Amino acid sequence: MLIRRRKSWEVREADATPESAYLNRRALLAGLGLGAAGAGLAAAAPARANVLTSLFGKPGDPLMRPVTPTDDLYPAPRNEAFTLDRELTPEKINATYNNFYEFGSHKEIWRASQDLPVRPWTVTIDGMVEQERTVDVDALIREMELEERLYRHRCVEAWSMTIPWSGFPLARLVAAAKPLSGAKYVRFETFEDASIAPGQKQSWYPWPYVEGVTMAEATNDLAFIATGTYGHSILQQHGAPLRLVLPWKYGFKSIKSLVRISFVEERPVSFWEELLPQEYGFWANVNPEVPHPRWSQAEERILHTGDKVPTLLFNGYGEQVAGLYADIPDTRALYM
Ligand SMILES: Nc1nc2c(c(=O)[nH]1)N[C@H]1C(S)=C(S)[C@@H](COP(=O)(O)O)O[C@H]1N2
Ligand SMILES: [Mo]
Repeated sequence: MLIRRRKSWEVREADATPESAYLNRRALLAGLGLGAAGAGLAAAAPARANVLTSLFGKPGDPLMRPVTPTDDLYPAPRNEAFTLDRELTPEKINATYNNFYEFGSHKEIWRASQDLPVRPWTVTIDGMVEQERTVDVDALIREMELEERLYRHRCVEAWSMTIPWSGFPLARLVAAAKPLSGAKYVRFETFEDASIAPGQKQSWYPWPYVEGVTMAEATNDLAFIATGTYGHSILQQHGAPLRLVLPWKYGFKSIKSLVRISFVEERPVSFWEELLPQEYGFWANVNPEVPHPRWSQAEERILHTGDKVPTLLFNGYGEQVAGLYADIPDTRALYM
């Protein structure tokens, strides 16, 4: 089961964002739906110093995370439709073995990622929508009702984890964005700031990290925006404060630390597709029958046990997503 109780050393109540700052922001945003551009930004500013200097845990602790104005929403109630037959990956293992190339091209990026200032944070929703806007992340999180889901995660590198995410269905954000009928794809973009993320100084990578899905994929019930992990707000190494989770696709599609969500007509070219198109396709659906050009995808290594188990088509989520691809009956075509 999840460990949900705060330890006494984690934070003093007085260190949290003052309630008054928070309530002011709510008052400003009330009635504005997702919040109008500018209002969220301006109202969030006073909380900055407070949020950034208040931490759960201490430097050197991989589970350290900033106090945020929406910490009261965790743990979110679990949605029992998304539970699993596999044991959860222990949090410390998940939190110390990550892919986040912005902070380095190795797995030990957790310490470097803790430099990412995750508040204040805004997300721009633009492109083919009724009205483009930039929203304060906590206003958005509070607007969307949070729930917890247990999902499998299968990296294209043939290891897997099992993670309790908190967040909300991407479909809910899509509905709130009011896309126009011409929108065919959703494009996602990660922050770009080489002064914070040393990996972004490596100019051979096509920064910023970009991902994309079709509108049908974006509105499938499995597509999820994570704001939390293990019953609390999401850690920086997992892509705080907002991160996409697409459990039927290889992990690289689950883009971290989103700053922009765009509704577009043209199929977006993702970060990995741009870099190595012969290895990382747009669809990237998990499929044990389609080997990566340099290794087999038939099996996966469960990260915390080391056990090798067979990989399942659509990572075991065929019942929920196979219908999305009914017009492409050869599932092998759904990798590229
Ligand atoms: N912005 C960004 N998002 C990213 C990545 C990245 O390097 N940058 N790596 C991807 C890959 S390859 C995987 S497997 C998962 C890893 O997520 P985790 O570290 O939270 O387990 O994040 C994905 N999202
Ligand atoms: Mo990955």
